[in-house]
This record gives sequence, C-alpha cells and structure tokens, in this order.
Amino acid sequence: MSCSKIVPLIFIALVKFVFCEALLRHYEFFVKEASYTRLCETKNILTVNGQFPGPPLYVHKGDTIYVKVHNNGRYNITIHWHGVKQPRNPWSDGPEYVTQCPIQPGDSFNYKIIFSMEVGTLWWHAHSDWSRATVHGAIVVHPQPGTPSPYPEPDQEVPIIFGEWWKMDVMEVLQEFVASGGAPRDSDAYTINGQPGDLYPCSSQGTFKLNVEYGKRYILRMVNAAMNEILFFAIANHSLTVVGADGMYTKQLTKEYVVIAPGQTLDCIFEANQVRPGSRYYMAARAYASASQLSFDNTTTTGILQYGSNGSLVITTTPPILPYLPDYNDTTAAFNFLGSLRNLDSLLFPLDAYDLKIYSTVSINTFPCRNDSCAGPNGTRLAASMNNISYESPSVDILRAYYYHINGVFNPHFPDVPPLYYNFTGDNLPLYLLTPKKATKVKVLEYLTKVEMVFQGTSLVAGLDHPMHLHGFNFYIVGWGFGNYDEKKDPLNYNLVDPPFRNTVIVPINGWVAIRFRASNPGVWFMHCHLERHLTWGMNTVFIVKNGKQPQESMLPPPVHMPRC
Ligand SMILES: *[C@@H]1O[C@H](CO)[C@@H](O)[C@H](O)[C@H]1NC(C)=O
Ligand SMILES: *[C@@H]1O[C@H](CO)[C@@H](O)[C@H](O)[C@H]1NC(C)=O
Ligand SMILES: *[C@@H]1O[C@H](CO)[C@@H](O)[C@H](O)[C@H]1NC(C)=O
Ligand SMILES: *[C@@H]1O[C@H](CO)[C@@H](O)[C@H](O)[C@H]1NC(C)=O
Ligand SMILES: *[C@@H]1O[C@H](CO)[C@@H](O)[C@H](O)[C@H]1NC(C)=O
Ligand SMILES: *[C@@H]1O[C@H](CO)[C@@H](O)[C@H](O)[C@H]1NC(C)=O
Ligand SMILES: *[C@@H]1O[C@H](CO)[C@@H](O)[C@H](O)[C@H]1NC(C)=O
Ligand SMILES: *[C@@H]1O[C@H](CO)[C@@H](O)[C@H](O)[C@H]1NC(C)=O
Ligand SMILES: *[C@@H]1O[C@H](CO)[C@@H](O)[C@H](O)[C@H]1NC(C)=O
Ligand SMILES: [Cu+2]
Repeated sequence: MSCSKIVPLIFIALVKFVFCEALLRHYEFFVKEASYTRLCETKNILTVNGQFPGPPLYVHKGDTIYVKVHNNGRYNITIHWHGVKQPRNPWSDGPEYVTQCPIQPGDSFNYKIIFSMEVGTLWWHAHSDWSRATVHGAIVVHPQPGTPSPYPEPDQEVPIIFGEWWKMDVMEVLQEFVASGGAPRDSDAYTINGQPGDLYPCSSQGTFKLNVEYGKRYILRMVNAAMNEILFFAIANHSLTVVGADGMYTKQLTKEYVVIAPGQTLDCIFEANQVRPGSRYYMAARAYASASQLSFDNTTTTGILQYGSNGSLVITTTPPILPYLPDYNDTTAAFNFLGSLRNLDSLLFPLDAYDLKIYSTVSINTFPCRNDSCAGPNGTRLAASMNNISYESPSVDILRAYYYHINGVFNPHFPDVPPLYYNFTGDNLPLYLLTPKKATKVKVLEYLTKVEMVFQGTSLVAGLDHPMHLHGFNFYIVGWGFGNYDEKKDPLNYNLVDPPFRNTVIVPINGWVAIRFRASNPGVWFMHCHLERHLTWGMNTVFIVKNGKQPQESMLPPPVHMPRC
C-alpha cells in the first residue's frame, strides 16, 4: 500500500514523513554457518539467520523494504532479489562485481528493495560464488489490500522451495571443478523445503509433510533454488493449476506435472479432492536433464500430502503413492508444459515492432589445457559463452565503473550477432569452433529501446537446455523452436498477443528462443544462465541501460555506504 494513499492530505508534511517511515519495513539477515544433518551426515552450511531454506519475505505489491545483511560468515557474500525489477535502483540488485563489491566477512550492507509490478512468488538468493546453494528463500508478494487475485482465493499458501544438496561442502565442490577444469560433481540429493524426503537414507523423519483437508484449496509458492538442474514436479492424484510464473499472473493452466528451471517460480493451486481420510500422496521432483551424454543427479525428492479428517490427522501407515513424472530426457513433455503458459495481463508495451535485435549463441566451450591435463573432454578445460565471449568477472563492479567513469573495467561492445555462422546445432562441428574468447563485454542500451533478443543454443561440446535469466526486467517470450533460428520464417509464428512474461526462459536443447523487453529501467543488469556451472564458466553478459532525459527516468543516487572492493 503506498503511503500517499493512506495519509489524508490534511496531514502536515512532517507527520506524513514520520508515518511513512514507520510503514517501511526493515529486516535483518545474519549470514552465518549452521550445522545441518542430511543423508546421514552432519556438516556446516552457510545460512541466513541459521535457517535452511532461509526466512521467507512477505510483502504487498508496490512495497519498499530494507534488508540489512550482516556477513557473519567466512566468505564474501551478496544477496540478489530475484525477479524484483528494482526500478532505477541497480545499487541493491546484488550480483557480485556486476552491481556491487561483495560484503566481506564482518561487514554489512542495507539493501533497499523496491517492488513495483510484481505479484506472486519470487525469491532471494546469494549471488556470489556458489553460496546460493544454501543461502536462499522465498519472497511472496500479495496484491495490495482490497485488490482481488484473478483466481478464487485459496484456503492456504505453502512455500515449496526446491534445493540441491551435496554431502561435500559446496564451496569445495566449486573449488574442485574450477581447479580440475572438468564438470562439477553431481549433487547427492534434491530437496523440498530443505528436506530430501524418504526415498533417501536417514531422511524419512524430516520429510516435508503437508496436512490437507478435503475440499480445501492450496496455493504452492514454488521456487527452483537448485543449482544445476531443471526439475519436473507433480503430486500423485492431484492436478496442478498454474496461476502465476516469475511474479506475474498467467492464464490458468491445469497439468498433471510442471517444469521449473533454476531461477523460475510458479504459483500452483490444487484442490484436496481425494475423499479417503488418512490417505497419503507423494509430491515429487526429479531432474529434466536434456543432454543424454552428461551425467546428472538422478535421484527423486519427495514430500507427503496427508489428509486429515475434519482437521485432525488420521495416522495411517498406508504407503504414499508416487506421481507420474516424465522421463529425465523427455524434452517433448517439458516444452509441452512450457509452451502452454500464457500471460494474463495486458501487454506493457506493444509488441508489433522493436528497435534493436540481438542474436546470441549460448554455448558450452573448451579451452586448451597445458599437456591436455585438465578434466574436461580430451584434457581440455570446460567453459561457456554468449556470442563466443566467455564472460570474465572484473575485480570492481561494473555499476561503479559505469557511474564513476572508471576506465578499463568493461568493454561496451558485446556483439549483436555471432562472430561466425555455422550449423549451430549440427553434428561433428569442427574443433576450432570450440575455443571462445575471454572478455568482459557489455551491451549498452539507450533508454526505452525495444529489444528483441534471440538465444541460439549450440551443439558445441554438448547441446542442452539453458535457463537464461535477466535482472531488472521481465521479458515476453514471443517464440521458440528447435534447430537453427530462421530470421525470415520464425518471426511469422511469434505470439505477440499473450506471450509468457518471465525473468528466466529455457532455451531448448539445440534450439532457440526469442524474447522482447523494453529498456525502461536505467541501470546495470546482469544476464546469465541460471545453471550455476554455466554461470561460473562464463555464459553471461551485462546490459547497461542509459538514463532518460528526466530525473525520474534516471538511476537513483547510490546509497551512502556501498561495500568496497
Ligand atoms: C491415483 O491415481 C491412479 C492413477 O494415476 C489410480 O490408479 C489410483 O486409484 C488413484 N488412487 C487414489 C487413492 O485415488
Ligand atoms: C536413474 O535411476 C533409475 C533407478 O533409480 C535407473 O533405472 C535409471 O536407469 C537411471 N537413469 C539414468 C539416466 O541414470
Ligand atoms: C467436523 O467436526 C465438527 C466438530 O467436531 C462437527 O460439528 C462437524 O460436523 C464435523 N464435520 C464433518 C464434515 O465431519
Ligand atoms: C531417454 O533415454 C532412454 C534411455 O535412458 C531412451 O531409451 C529413450 O529413447 C530416451 N528418450 C528420448 C525422448 O530421448
Ligand atoms: C608437460 O609434458 C612435458 C613432456 O611430456 C613434460 O616435460 C612437462 O613436465 C609437462 N608439464 C606439466 C606441467 O605437467
Ligand atoms: C575430442 O577429440 C576427438 C578426437 O579428436 C574429437 O572427435 C572430439 O570432438 C573432441 N571433443 C572435444 C570436446 O574436444
Ligand atoms: C545442421 O545439422 C543438423 C543436425 O545434424 C542437420 O539436421 C541439419 O540439416 C543441418 N543444417 C544445415 C543447414 O546444414
Ligand atoms: C571464437 O573465437 C575464437 C578466437 O577468435 C575462434 O578461434 C573460434 O573459432 C571462435 N568460435 C566461434 C564459435 O565463433
Ligand atoms: C572478497 O572480496 C574482496 C573484495 O572484492 C576480494 O579482494 C577478495 O579476494 C574476496 N575474497 C574471496 C575469497 O573471493
Ligand atoms: Cu540468475
């Protein structure tokens, strides 16, 4: 609720100021280690306030909140408010060395989080090294009081946060594969609300359980906080009705399973419509891993839906029923779901034209390694790129360099087209294509430019799906397909009427996807694959959106204290 609406005009300015300040909410996040036991082993993990998953934030559409993050751990940390547009406020967006220097151990930073159009489920997560594996939590944005949702109000809302768990310390997992040049070791479990579920050893006691009552309706606030895998999710004998995705309403879509990529969120309603008291049903998630030649964590995480009888739970020993989930390589099933999502609200800007087109490959690559001694294919070091540029993280943040005109930190010439045209999705591509260039190249956009960006997946090293995420915006997903993008034919099939409006889009394996956004948010905005290993390898770029002419079209001034490098 905005202050001005509830403060009667007769109030004097001072009263209004004090009253409004009191309405702004302040939270404290203490990043610190805590001991957790999973899969029969105890280890220390990095947490917020000792919680895993971290504390959920509940806000209303249009709120502004402050979260003071204290780093009481051993590692550098930053927090990103994933899907929150932060109009004109890149200062609090979070990715390290993009919009800020990390908060070093012992230091703190007060994030100002400005909500605008978002409604539904979003999330926050660490955006430094691999600490987001355990440093993450849900953000639930309710409509403003008195504003109804476009669906009947459910009886209860339930956060469902998917995670990925390694028995090894996750910072060591990172160090290990960066040192070896190979792929990271597979995780040992997926989790639902921090728990692997009873298909894993030593995990039945903690298994997430949801007690439901016949006839009631539940909304699942789903977040995929896993590091490296897209997931299929379903509940046995209960269909799911999607009503929102990535903090925007969708047209209602009822399915037996959903697909959710790292970085994506879904709001799904189900009705407790199974009559048998005491019956139990598994909710389950496992990987949708499109690249057949790559290994992946092939385990299944579960939670249990259990029916009470008139509020009180009937204890039963009936084994729960597992839901049907598509096979790990069922790309058809995945895109059947993803391609059916539709935006509910009217378009924010007309989609009949655009000013700038960017066609970018997204590739896995290799660098040669001395004596072929690395753990990548043929002794190489694995890498990743966009338009053949493997993003190198600078040592001071790009936002600071841009704002204070510090030279030599980034190059403003990210290419609009691939440097070479080849059969992007072909078999047996020549080896010379494999090696990218290392650079910190960004794309500079004039204020209000309407951008079409086409991501072209390639078959270099291994074709697979890439969930591409853009900070500071949602974008319309106007088209997608398999094979090479055809700039003459494919635009004829675009959906310019009700395309999904998301912040993370899955580029199909050996395929392409086209998005449109309008550069209405001045600032510095990271774009990257949300598979964490690909981010580490450099499948990233940055957009700098220039200020407009008016003060209200310009970046806000920096906060008084930004962390220093
Ligand atoms: C659950 O659904 C399966 C089919 O998917 C059906 O065979 C089974 O009878 C159902 N069980 C209950 C308890 O409704
Ligand atoms: C995944 O695990 C199941 C059994 O748990 C096995 O049948 C299947 O072959 C495995 N698939 C892959 C691709 O590893
Ligand atoms: C639920 O319990 C209440 C009080 O115990 C009772 O009045 C009511 O009839 C019960 N409803 C059903 C559907 O059994
Ligand atoms: C998925 O993998 C199995 C082997 O694990 C194979 O039999 C099947 O054909 C594959 N399906 C698709 C759609 O590629
Ligand atoms: C690379 O190989 C050469 C010859 O086989 C050997 O002399 C050299 O020590 C090796 N270098 C490393 C870093 O292993
Ligand atoms: C590894 O070497 C073989 C034989 O030269 C080649 O066919 C293959 O493409 C290479 N793979 C990579 C990723 O370099
Ligand atoms: C590109 O490679 C794919 C896969 O091998 C093949 O089906 C397609 O015909 C090739 N396209 C061109 C233009 O060569
Ligand atoms: C990427 O750039 C490198 C260095 O210029 C070049 O050798 C390689 O062929 C390029 N690959 C692609 C796919 O453009
Ligand atoms: C933490 O951040 C500081 C400032 O950028 C940097 O100098 C230092 O190397 C970082 N530490 C680690 C372990 O990355
Ligand atoms: Cu991301």
